[in-house]
Amino acid sequence: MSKYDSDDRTVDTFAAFEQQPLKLSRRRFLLGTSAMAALPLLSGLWPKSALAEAISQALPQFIALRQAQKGILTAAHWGAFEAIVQDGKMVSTQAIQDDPYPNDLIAMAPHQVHAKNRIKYPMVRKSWLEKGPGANPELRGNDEWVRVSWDKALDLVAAQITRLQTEHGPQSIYAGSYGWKSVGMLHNSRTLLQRLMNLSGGFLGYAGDYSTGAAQVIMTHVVGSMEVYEQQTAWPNVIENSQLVVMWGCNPMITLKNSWNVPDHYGQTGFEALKKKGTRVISIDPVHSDSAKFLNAEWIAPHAYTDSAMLLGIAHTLLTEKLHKPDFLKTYTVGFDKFEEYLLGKTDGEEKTAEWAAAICGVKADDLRQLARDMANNRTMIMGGWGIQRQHHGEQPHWLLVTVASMLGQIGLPGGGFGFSYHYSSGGSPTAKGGIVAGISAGNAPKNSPTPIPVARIAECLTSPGKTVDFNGSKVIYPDVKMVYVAGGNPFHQHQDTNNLRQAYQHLETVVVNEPYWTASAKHADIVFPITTSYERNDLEMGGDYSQLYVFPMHQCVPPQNEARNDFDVFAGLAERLGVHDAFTEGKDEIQWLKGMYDDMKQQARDAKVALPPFDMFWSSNNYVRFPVPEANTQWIRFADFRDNPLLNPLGTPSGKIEIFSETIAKMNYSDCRGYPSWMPPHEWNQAEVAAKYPLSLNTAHAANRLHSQLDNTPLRDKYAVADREAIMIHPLDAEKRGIKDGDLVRAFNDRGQILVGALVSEDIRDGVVRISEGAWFDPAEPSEEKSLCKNGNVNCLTFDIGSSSLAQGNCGQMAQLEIEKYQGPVLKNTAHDVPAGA
Ligand SMILES: Nc1nc2c(c(=O)[nH]1)N[C@H]1C(S)=C(S)[C@@H](COP(=O)(O)OP(=O)(O)OC[C@H]3O[C@@H](n4cnc5c(=O)[nH]c(N)nc54)[C@H](O)[C@@H]3O)O[C@H]1N2
Ligand SMILES: Nc1nc2c(c(=O)[nH]1)N[C@H]1C(S)=C(S)[C@@H](COP(=O)(O)OP(=O)(O)OC[C@H]3O[C@@H](n4cnc5c(=O)[nH]c(N)nc54)[C@H](O)[C@@H]3O)O[C@H]1N2
Ligand SMILES: [Mo]
Repeated sequence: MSKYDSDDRTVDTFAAFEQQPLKLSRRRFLLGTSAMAALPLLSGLWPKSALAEAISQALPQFIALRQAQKGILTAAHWGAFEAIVQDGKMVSTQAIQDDPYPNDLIAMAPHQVHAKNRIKYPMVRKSWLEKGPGANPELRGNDEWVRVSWDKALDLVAAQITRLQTEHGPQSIYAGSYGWKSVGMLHNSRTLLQRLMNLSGGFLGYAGDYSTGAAQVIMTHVVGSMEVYEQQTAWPNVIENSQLVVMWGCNPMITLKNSWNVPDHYGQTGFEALKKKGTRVISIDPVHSDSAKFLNAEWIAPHAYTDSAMLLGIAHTLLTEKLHKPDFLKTYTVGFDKFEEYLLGKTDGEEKTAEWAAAICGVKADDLRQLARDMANNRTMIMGGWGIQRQHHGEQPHWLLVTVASMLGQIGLPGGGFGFSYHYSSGGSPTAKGGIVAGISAGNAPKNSPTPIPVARIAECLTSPGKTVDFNGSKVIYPDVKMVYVAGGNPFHQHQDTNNLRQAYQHLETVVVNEPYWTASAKHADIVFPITTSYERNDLEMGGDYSQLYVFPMHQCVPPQNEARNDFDVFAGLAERLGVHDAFTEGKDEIQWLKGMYDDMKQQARDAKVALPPFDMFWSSNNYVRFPVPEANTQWIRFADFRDNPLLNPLGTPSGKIEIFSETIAKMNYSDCRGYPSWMPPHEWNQAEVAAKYPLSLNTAHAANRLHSQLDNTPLRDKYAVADREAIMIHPLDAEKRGIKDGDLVRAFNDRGQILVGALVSEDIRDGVVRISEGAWFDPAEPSEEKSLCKNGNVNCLTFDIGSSSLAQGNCGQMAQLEIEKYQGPVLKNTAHDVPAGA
């Protein structure tokens, strides 16, 4: 773990150079919305002056990071890398030397830039262009496309924004635009969209996210913070102290590949160290995950969606075998007594014994009891993933994980307790000391801006204007939305029940999409703007979400392709037409924005006594910054301060303690989320009525070789596609019953939709459960028909679109009942990655 150890940088190392910054040609900084020749970055990447020599001696870590430079340094959700460019084309990539777990997704960057299905020009749907807003909405996804000039396209969109703001107000424009876009603190498409909309009258936005919709709301009530996005007990501390690691619905070796910022990939080194040490790991997952295999973990496979019952069986065992810690519960929690009554059946007449739990989750009662004993008798770290909360009543599993951890009494101790972000963006990677790059801001929302809707309720909002719904103790009234603007997200991938969303879109007059590619969301728009990839512009991004370890320059590698423009320039163009251009750009060009962000970050670093090179030198060096990690941070323990002194360091809950019973929630009086954590059968599962017709339970995990829908249009697909479709993992028993063989083309279906998938028959999944990863692009065989067969295997054609509960209104993307059969129909060509007619 010495790799990121602290060093002795002094704040004045660079003082001498501040006075004489390198003079760089401004040309190098020019961003091109106009076609630009390939930048002369390859030659003379590093200024070989005496000054640079001096710097290399003064701050070895800055330059030593990068000795062998081959290409142009840039970065993505999959890591920082050098892009090799020849004759204006990106041809290959190389991960930075510093990356402890380089990600094979990086190799896809050239394919992203030069993809066949890039949107080349601004395009407008024919009916909309000819007849105006709202024309033939049923033709979306099936109309012709007409190429228009940039000026024309910008005029059309600006006119709609103006008209709607005047006639219907800001609530008529949904510009929340949820999505994973690309990294980069300046070219942040979603923030830029919101910046424009805030300047021009406001917009309807959203609350929450698709990742942790249920957990982030319940955790705020239970431990006083969202918890899912908090720094975790540092890895060196876990490796040293944890005797048992329980991965609960957690597949870190896959989900750590990509991060919200540029990943530091430190988490994988943590898991690797656990493996080397031989720490006992148990994986609780209907699927024998890659992580479980990598770690030689014991695999316990509950039936899908039954984790709450399983956890109650464990809690009951802890209580009745007196393995729980009453002192901890008394000092650090409130409401255990009420939970105890429920556990013992005093509330509802049903004792939540291990046998009771076993009948629901399908894990033997003896195994549940043994698990409870093992957790109590060892220093145990429970690592909870998020798939278990992307479900109906998804608030309960995380609440119960915290409850069980409280009963074990190890929260705040070295290597003990729970952590809900070890699988995400390298939670537990020790926090460095330096500065943070703050991105461009969305600005202030004007007064009277509409109340945001829960993000995953968008389709219902479109179809039910005026409807009132519960949301975390308040009421939200859906406004009448006329226009949706998407920049950096893919609703036709992210949202549940795609066919329903497609119907809901028919209520819209206008759909605008900024996209590099012809995704299903772009195909279902009225106006599309072709957008650059992040490799076609200059930017800055932090590396390591929790560690804040790096600052990466993202140098432009190639000129904008075809007529693509940066989101920034598209919104600046709209801002001009809406009379807010100067406020939008603040009179700064790309490089001036980046310099400003860098300088602010540098000042913070200086305050923390960490010296950094001046911007010009940083930028021209083709190098990145790696901040020192203070030794103390490598042993940081989550909740240690609370444990040390709960009065001085209370949690942000009403009681200041962990709330096993929440008075606040109880008072909301929701039938689908009580004041204490409990088992409530989900809307659909293997014991619900629907299972008679649709016996299989769906698992829709995040794909190893994709980021959601991103990179589905690259050759990586050859690694995972079966019969040229998204794969479906089926247990041999389930396959045999239906005469399905490995490699067969399969139709998966329920009342909401049907998709074509390729069979992967494997004992790595519990029988009764099938896995289809999220992210395959939607490709209806007959776009004019409702619920047409998706030829590529978009799993959200099968999921249902209801809120997790009245409390959080999170999405339920990780569940659905379905049936499968060997596909016998006509041969259907997969056209998910084709460009539409006329484009
Ligand atoms: N059934 C089911 N559904 C799920 C999930 C699940 O587990 N199961 N997971 C959910 C989760 S956790 C999430 S976070 C969501 C993810 O949903 P999204 O964030 O919508 O998924 P992405 O595929 O990352 O979509 C990002 C889009 O932005 C585009 N893009 C990239 N860079 C830029 C740029 O610079 N500018 C512009 N304008 N566009 C750009 C990409 O091409 C892509 O189309 O999906 C959710 N949906
Ligand atoms: N490679 C890659 N990495 C990613 C992403 C990506 O798309 N690709 N997306 C990123 C994003 S936005 C997010 S939000 C995170 C997602 O992080 P998570 O939500 O944790 O990831 P998932 O793959 O949805 O689910 C994790 C595990 O939960 C299991 N699981 C599902 N249902 C159940 C259940 O009912 N019970 C139990 N016990 N286990 C269950 C799945 O089988 C899977 O192994 O990953 C991030 N990292
Ligand atoms: Mo997510």
